[in-house]
Amino acid sequence: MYTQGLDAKPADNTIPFNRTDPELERRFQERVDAEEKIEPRDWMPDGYRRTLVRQISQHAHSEIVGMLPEGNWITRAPTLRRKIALLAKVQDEGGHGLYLYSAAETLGVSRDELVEQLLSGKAKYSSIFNYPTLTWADIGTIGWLVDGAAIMNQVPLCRCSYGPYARAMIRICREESFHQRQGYEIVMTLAQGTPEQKRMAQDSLDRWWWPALMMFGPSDDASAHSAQNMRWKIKRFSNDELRQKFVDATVPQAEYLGLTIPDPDLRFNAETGHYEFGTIDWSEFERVLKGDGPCNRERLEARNKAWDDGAWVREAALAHARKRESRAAAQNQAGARGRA
Ligand code: FAQ
Repeated sequence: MYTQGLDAKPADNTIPFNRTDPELERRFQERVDAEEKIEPRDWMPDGYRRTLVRQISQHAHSEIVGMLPEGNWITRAPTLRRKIALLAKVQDEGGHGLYLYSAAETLGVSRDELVEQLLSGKAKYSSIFNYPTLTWADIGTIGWLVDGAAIMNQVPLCRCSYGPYARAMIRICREESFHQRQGYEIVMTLAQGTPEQKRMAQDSLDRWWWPALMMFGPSDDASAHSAQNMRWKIKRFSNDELRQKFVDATVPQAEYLGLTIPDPDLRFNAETGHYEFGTIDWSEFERVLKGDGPCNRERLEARNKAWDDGAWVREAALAHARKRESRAAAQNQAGARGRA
């Protein structure tokens, strides 16, 4: 649907593409500052286009790879109700990936190129999905923490200056909030269950807490893209600001569950009204980004296998489309002869 906007660049070249022009850049920034949405056929600086393709495609890949850790538990969900909810959640994630690939395509990149970048290991996706789901409690924790972090990061993206991305995020965020609640409810059931179930919930929180904080990206002083992307109003808050908001929102939820955040340095600062937290192990984050996390290889193997296994479906769909096209062409010719 979004790609319709890109059907063709204007034939008369009235909209200049890929040109550096200080006057156009000034007008572009004025529009951004005035909170006007930038649309696919509008002039935009190359850097704006590039960073959007980068961020939106990484986001799309994250949704698609993010289906894998949860998919692992669909056949083992403890009840039919849990299985239905998990199936729906994982399907939503597939849908989010598709909206996001479509939004990236409006910037002039093809979906095939993006998929190729993912399958070859060239593209990044969120570090969080390189951790294993060892117990059922991890499914609850993913909803609670991972979707919770995703919402914190993505609600401001609904106001992103680029129209197609902002619009895709509105629907995605609505679905993410259902995901977060289903996760919190699983963790609550376990936390209020038998001592063994509560231990399972605590163990899961212990393993996912720090990786969830890393989802927000490097600290502001190490973030390569934040300053410019905030000027362009792609990002509305910095990585550290969002991480802090997440901690402030999540600690009381853990307290309500009777679970302990695995951070001995965590304390509430009554003066600032924020929770202070310990130091993140950025060397672990770097390792995961370099492809050396607990499940990086497994995730890429699974995506490549799915791609290869799906080849016959793509071939059949193309053959079907070709057949329909040639049938339609034959009918048109017959119609034209009849009228002659
Ligand atoms: N993992 O300069 P910055 C979800 C990279 S969706 C991997 O700060 P930026 C739903 C970054 O790309 C989760 N790489 O970058 C779900 C850059 O690398 P590059 C995904 C990371 O873009 C739930 C470099 O480090 N969400 O969870 C990470 O300004 C449950 C420097 O970083 C989005 O993608 C990381 N955590 O800020 C699905 C939201 N952090 O490209 C299934 C949209 C940073 O220079 C189950 N994205 N990097 O090679 C964003 O908001 C931003 O891109 C950030 C990073 C905040 C992720």
